[in-house]
Amino acid sequence: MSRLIVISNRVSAPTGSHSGAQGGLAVALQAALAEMGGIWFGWSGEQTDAFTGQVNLHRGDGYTTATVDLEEQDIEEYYNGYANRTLWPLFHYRIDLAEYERGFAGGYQRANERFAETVRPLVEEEDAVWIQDYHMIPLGQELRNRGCANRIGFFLHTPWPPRRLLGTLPEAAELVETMFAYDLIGFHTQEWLESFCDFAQRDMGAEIEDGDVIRYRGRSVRVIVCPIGIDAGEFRTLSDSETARDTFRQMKLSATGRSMIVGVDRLDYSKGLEERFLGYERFLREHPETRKEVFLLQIAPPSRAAVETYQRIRNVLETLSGRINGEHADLDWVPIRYVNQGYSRDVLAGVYRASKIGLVTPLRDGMNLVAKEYVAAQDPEDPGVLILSRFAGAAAQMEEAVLVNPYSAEEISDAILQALRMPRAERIRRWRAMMDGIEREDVLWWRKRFTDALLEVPLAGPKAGAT
Ligand code: ADQ
Repeated sequence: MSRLIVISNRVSAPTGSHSGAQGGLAVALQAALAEMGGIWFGWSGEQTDAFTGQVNLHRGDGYTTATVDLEEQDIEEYYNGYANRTLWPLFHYRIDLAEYERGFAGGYQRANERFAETVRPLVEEEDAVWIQDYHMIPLGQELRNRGCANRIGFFLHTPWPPRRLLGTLPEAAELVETMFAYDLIGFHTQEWLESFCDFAQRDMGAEIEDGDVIRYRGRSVRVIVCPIGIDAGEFRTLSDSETARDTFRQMKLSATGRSMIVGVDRLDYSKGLEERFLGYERFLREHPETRKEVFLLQIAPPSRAAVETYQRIRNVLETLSGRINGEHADLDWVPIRYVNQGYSRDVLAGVYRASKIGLVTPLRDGMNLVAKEYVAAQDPEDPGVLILSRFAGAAAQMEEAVLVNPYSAEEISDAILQALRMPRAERIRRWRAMMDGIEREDVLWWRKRFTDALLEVPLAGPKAGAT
């Protein structure tokens, strides 16, 4: 049986416990590794003076983690540079924020060569390799260049941008060409998959074969839609935990009879936080008679603080929440509670359950797991309402949410009123339909769908020996 080699920018150590602060993705990949055995490889998060390629190996229960330190220039050009200042904004349709610099592109390529060089000796003949996300797009090609004839799959956790936007990236065609080194590429939605095929076909002259196989210069790759889910069972257990119950009670007490609206996001411009605050402000202005019935709790821990656009969004939100509270607050009521820190998953489960409305309004999101977690944490007898951006990948699976255009303050305002007034029977009907989907297509379903498809690729296939 094949072992699994998971490769991602950062690595989670085996914990044997599901209650920690780790995300659903880590849990899913750990489960896959525990079942198939293997290695999880990536950057250690540490900086070294000069790159040595020395691997830090930790053998845990079921699988081994292998990490490597990067030097300062790699971290600047590869991680803070190309990954977070070039590809992240571009893939989230923000070409106004994308920085195109040859130094970043060169550093990205170099770091991926270094990853390939380091992990290659760890890969055995029968292993299946699964590379995660936009940090490592050319890694499959680099492994092929080093004689790796294994099955190699790639999963993209972000959106894939429309071809006209991707075309602004100077090395777009070269980058996409490297993706033909993979046997399988997975996307969260049909829309991202079609955008990928559209660029490959119309801008590069690739051809579609058999519906889901795309061919370019003698190499072909299978593309599939494989939406990630959450561990629904784990989330239900978390919601029943003592911490979640305590949090629920505390939140209800501090809400003093008001309905809580909750937003939980990394502090990132793609999450539409500024637009969300403006939509909420519009609601406060348009519905003075109802406004004191609610308050918004926005939890947003800072991320990627080394990148300037992230510092800017933080300032914008501080100003905006200050202005809204300044204009609307009263002796006994503050409209926005804005909290800049992360919480453990059991605390979050309690917060979600205590909230009448989950407000998830990214401008673009590959999937968005918070939307699914919010639904999974609800009381089946009296569930809250999910307001969801139609531009999140999750919207393709969660049509029973109240779907909004996150750029429209009016739609956000209307949706808040609709959610507040929604009869219990309708809330239960919508919740049940979403919950069925969350339970059916959970995170184990996701990783099995991907690894099964990868293992279907014949070992001595056309990629073997390709360079
Ligand atoms: P992210 O952009 O990080 O992930 P998301 O899918 O919402 O976004 O996942 C965030 C995870 O972090 C969730 O499990 C959530 O509970 C947790 N989290 C968020 N804010 C938190 C806070 N304040 N405290 C504690 N935990 C918090 C990327 C893509 C997404 C895609 C995922 C998985 O951008 O589109 O859904 O990968 O593929």
